[in-house]
Amino acid sequence: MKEYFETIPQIRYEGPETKNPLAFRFYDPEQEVMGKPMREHLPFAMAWWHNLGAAGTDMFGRDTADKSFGARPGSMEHARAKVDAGFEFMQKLGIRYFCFHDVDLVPEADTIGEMNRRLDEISDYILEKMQGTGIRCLWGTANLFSNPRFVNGAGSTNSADVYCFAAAQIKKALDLTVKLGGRGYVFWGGREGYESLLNTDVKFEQENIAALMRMAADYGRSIGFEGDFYIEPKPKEPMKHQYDFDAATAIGFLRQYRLDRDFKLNIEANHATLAGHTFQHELRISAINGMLGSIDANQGDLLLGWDTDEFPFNVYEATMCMYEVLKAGGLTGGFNFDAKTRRPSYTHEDMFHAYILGMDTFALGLRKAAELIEDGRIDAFVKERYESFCTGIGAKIRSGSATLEELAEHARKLGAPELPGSGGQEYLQGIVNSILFK
Ligand code: XLS
Ligand code: NI
Ligand code: NI
Repeated sequence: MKEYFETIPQIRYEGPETKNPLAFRFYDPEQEVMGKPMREHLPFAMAWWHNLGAAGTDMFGRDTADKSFGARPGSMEHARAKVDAGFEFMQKLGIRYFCFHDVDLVPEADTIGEMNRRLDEISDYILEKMQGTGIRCLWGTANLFSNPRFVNGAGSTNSADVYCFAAAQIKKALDLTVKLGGRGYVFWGGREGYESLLNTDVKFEQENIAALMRMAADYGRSIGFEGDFYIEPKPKEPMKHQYDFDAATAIGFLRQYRLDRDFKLNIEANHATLAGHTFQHELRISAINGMLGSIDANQGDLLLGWDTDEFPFNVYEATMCMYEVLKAGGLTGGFNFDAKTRRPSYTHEDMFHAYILGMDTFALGLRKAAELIEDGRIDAFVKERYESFCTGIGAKIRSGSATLEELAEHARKLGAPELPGSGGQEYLQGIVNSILFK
């Protein structure tokens, strides 16, 4: 069997002191954190599109990286070479999951029939490669945004024929996801939005999107898919305004159209910041609504206004992410590195450095989040902060048995209430720093 990354050894944990660039400093798969090995806390996934596909093309320049893997791009031979390279890559890093769009797997064909034939061929091959490796699909999805036919969206398109094309792709992508043992299925509404309200019937479009999701869920269940469907919120890019703006908006949509039993959210760090939120905010809003399903682990650049999809290196952010994940009791999905190396980092070795960085960042975040929780001071502070709701009139409010008149009477007797206790933000931030940097 041909080796694609000949200079790269099996990547192992060597600890924080190591100077070996091809080793983990913090990700020690078997080490237990809060009673569970790290590998179980952190089901990492490789994103087929960025890792095996994206070669550095941007608005101003061509590819810088060589992702041909010895085959002619656009051929089925290349599709197979990507599978081989991808499995070697995942095995060398100890990654157990991958995520894909239909068009990441094979060159796009002109007809649905030919496209599906290619997808059958490649998925048979992937299935073969999976045997004995423990590697499987985290989630699949259909690319309903690149082809020009999706210029006005897929579920939100004004063309019933294009809508059917989208349905055909979703149906096939669901078949593949089930075939490859996927834990989830994603809807990222790349072009499900609008450029101008002058030509857009928002309610009509949202009803159509919901109907497509409903049909997808029904079909998925009919073929034995037991995992979660996910919406991946993003406020903009490529469209000026996307309907799945953020977690709260997507949750409202799912409830409005009664999709919340089948769907959860896939939260991407970079999308959170594009929506003017923190990553932690989006995770918290999802978690408290029982909707935290999976994570696209990447990082944006606050100085740039688009989805830069960088590999996560910000340990503070990763810690707060893992804090939310631990508090929520873990994910049913996993951590997909929806991230690409920077254009000047174009070597094959850079691909490994990037994944090592991302995996180590989340491993360190996990360790630090566990320490924060075990330390207990933050929890104790929050508990005390709401203490006035534990007894007396506060407890009555919480139990739902108070009336507005009763509260008004309570207030009248008080005269003026004391200031609520201090928010203590700086004290708490100091605790976080002392645990992060000890
Ligand atoms: C783009 C999205 C996309 C989804 C899958 O911004 O993050 O990559 O994760 O379609
Ligand atoms: Ni994204
Ligand atoms: Ni994503």
